[in-house]
Amino acid sequence: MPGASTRVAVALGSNSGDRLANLRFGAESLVGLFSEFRCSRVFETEPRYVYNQARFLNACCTGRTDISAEELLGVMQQIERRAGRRHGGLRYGPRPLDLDLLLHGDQVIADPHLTVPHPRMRDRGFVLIPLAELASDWPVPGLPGSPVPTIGELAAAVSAEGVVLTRHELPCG
Ligand code: PH2
Ligand code: MG
Ligand code: MG
Repeated sequence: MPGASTRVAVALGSNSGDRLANLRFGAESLVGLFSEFRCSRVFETEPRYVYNQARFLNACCTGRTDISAEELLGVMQQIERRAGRRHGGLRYGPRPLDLDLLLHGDQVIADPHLTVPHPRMRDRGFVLIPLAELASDWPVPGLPGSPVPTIGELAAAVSAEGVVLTRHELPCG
């Protein structure tokens, strides 16, 4: 999508099946939707929220697009299903591929099915640490207080415990 205007960030996660193949499938499926598409390095991370499950591989991608947040959410859910994801499982439980829309320009969206910026990203080392490789100066709108924090500032404040760099690479890394 050359000349596209809106900066978008997506988080990728997998902790079942061939985790790296699942992340690569996710990144390869997203690449055609964006210009200036970039991928972070891949991290292996301790599971959060539900602890008795396999470790995740996590990464982030950024790019520019003219696709709306709602439409992008629909496309991302289709990609998750094509990777074998069945929705309606345990909340925070095992999944072959999770694609979360983190940021869509400076939009703040609070719909029942779509919250942007992603409501839990500020607490997640497994999101902020990879994302800071690509977008450390991007502002994160919609948080209480001022000035508006950047990804880099949020990443510096979050715990890096259980977030370990791997040698794996994504196609766009
Ligand atoms: N995703 C979850 C729940 N817990 N933990 C890690 N480390 N990485 C994830 O991507 C993750 C999680 C639900 O989406
Ligand atoms: Mg998620
Ligand atoms: Mg999700």
